[in-house]
Order: sequence, then C-alpha cells, then structure tokens
Amino acid sequence: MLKIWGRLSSVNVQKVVACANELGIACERVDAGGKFGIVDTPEYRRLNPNGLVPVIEDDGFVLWESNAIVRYLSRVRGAGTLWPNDAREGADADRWMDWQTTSVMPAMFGAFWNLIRLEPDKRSRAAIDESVAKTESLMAILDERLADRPYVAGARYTMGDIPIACAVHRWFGLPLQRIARPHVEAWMARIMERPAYHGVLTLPIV
Ligand SMILES: N[C@@H](CCC(=O)N[C@@H](CS)C(=O)NCC(=O)O)C(=O)O
Repeated sequence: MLKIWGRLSSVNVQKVVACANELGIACERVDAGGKFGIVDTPEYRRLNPNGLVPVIEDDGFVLWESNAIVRYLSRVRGAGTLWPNDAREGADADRWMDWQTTSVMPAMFGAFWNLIRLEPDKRSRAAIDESVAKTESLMAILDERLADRPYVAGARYTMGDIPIACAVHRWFGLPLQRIARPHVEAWMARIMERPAYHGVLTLPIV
C-alpha cells in the first residue's frame, strides 16, 4: 500500500493526498513534520535527506518533492486523466505546477508566515504588504488564464490543477483583504466539489 509521510497542514502534503484520493489509491498517511517531529530522525533522513514532508514509499520506491510525487502517481495511475497523454496538454499542466512552486509559494510565504505562524507582536507589516502585492499580481495571471477555460490546462481537470489549487486555498484562507478574482473563485468552487479534496482542503489553515 502507498505510504505518505507528512502532516495534512502542509500544502505540499495536501497535493499528494488530493492526488492519491483522485486516483483512488489506497494509502496510509503518517503524520510527520511540524509538531509531529519525526523528520529529524536518522530513519526519516534516510527517506528524505532534506528532512521535509512529503515523502512517499510505494512498494520500496521512495520519492520526495511534492510535485514529482504528483507527477509520478498521475503517470502510473492516471494516464489519460490526471496525466495528459497529449504532449502539449501535459506541458501546459507541468507549467502551472512549476509556477506554483517557483512563483506563487515564494510570493505568498511572507503573508502566510507573518499572519498564521508568527505571534502578532512578531509580525512585519512590510513583509505582509510586499507578499500580498506579489501574490496579487500572480493571481491576476491565474484569473486571466481561467477566464476562458474551466481548468488550468484546458477543458479537463489534470495534475496541473492540484498544486495551484492547494496554494490558492491557502491564499483564500489568509485573514486579509484580497482583490476579487471571479474566475479563480469559480475554478476553486469546481475544485472543492471534488471528493478528493474533502478532508484535505476543508481543514483550517495553521
Ligand atoms: N519542495 C518541497 C518542499 C517541502 C517543504 O518545504 N515541506 C515543508 C512543509 S510544506 C516541511 O517539511 N517543513 C518542515 C516540517 O514540516 O517539519 C516539496 O514540494 O515537497
């Protein structure tokens, strides 16, 4: 059975669990990271020398990096569904996955960290403002993308939607004023209708 290491409060773990759920893969999840610890033990470091979550074990195959895991599960279990068989559709899905990791998460980090993880007296207003400005400019790009298609790679829900959906869920959950993004909001409503996200993106942001 697929084993997933990682706490569900992690956006990167959320991606993997939503992907496994979507594909109907039976799995066992072990809470690790954050208050659960484990990630600094020698046993865990043998699985992931970075000491981060998530990690999967699939019949002896160990893999870390959340988007690589989403791609792997999609490729082996979701060919033609989550994993597009068409090269251009696949590249398109890939593009939004990379964009989530390399653009959206770094932009959003300051707002998330200051508003959720730090005590009020430790927060930096400047860091929050800078993070919000950067994230809003990225949300404008996503909103435009979703203006004339239901999912990021086109007409179908693919692996490309998973990481950015988990990131946008976090963005929408931050206690701050956001610019209305009607197309992103409509897409997110479609995402949240999928049973794969129930119990995953329905938890409080901590
Ligand atoms: N690029 C990595 C990042 C993994 C990462 O930063 N994980 C965070 C949680 S989102 C983590 O393990 N933090 C330490 C902890 O939870 O103890 C991935 O996408 O898997």
